[in-house]
Amino acid sequence: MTRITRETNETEIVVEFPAPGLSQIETTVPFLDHMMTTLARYAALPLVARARGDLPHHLIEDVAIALGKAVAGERERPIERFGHQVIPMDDALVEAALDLGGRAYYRGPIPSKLYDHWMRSFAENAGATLHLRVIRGSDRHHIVEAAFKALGRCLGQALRPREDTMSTKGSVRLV
Ligand SMILES: [Mn+2]
Repeated sequence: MTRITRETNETEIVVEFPAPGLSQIETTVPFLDHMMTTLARYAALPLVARARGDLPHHLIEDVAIALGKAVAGERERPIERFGHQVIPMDDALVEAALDLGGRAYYRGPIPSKLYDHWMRSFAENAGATLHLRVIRGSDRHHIVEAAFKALGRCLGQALRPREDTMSTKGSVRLV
């Protein structure tokens, strides 16, 4: 499984899907830990995400970049490629549609500048098309958390191995 390490003047990040293995999420940003734990649990994938750095907004973006690259690395074998999920969380209702076919595109937004940017950075680095649609909701925490749950479920579906390649071209474009 792909292991991504990323070191800059601002942050040091390690992300991998250890299969089999245990999740280990320690990013020093409590809400980011909460969202990464949510994503891994709803994807049913063990996830390691360790990060240290200077500012929360650098850590949030750089974890998204590293996770995106780790997901891109998982596309080297045939996978189901697509995921779709609608998740309710109290007042919030969020729909996610994901394609890991190599076309980087993000359409949101979700009502948090930082975590909307997380979604864009993830999609760009994963070579993923990701549409998030907030159908309704008033609590921003619930909307953002429902979006991570929905993305997690989509990732679990899209990364499932299959025998043949899900493309009429016979291959998916790598980023
Ligand atoms: Mn929560």
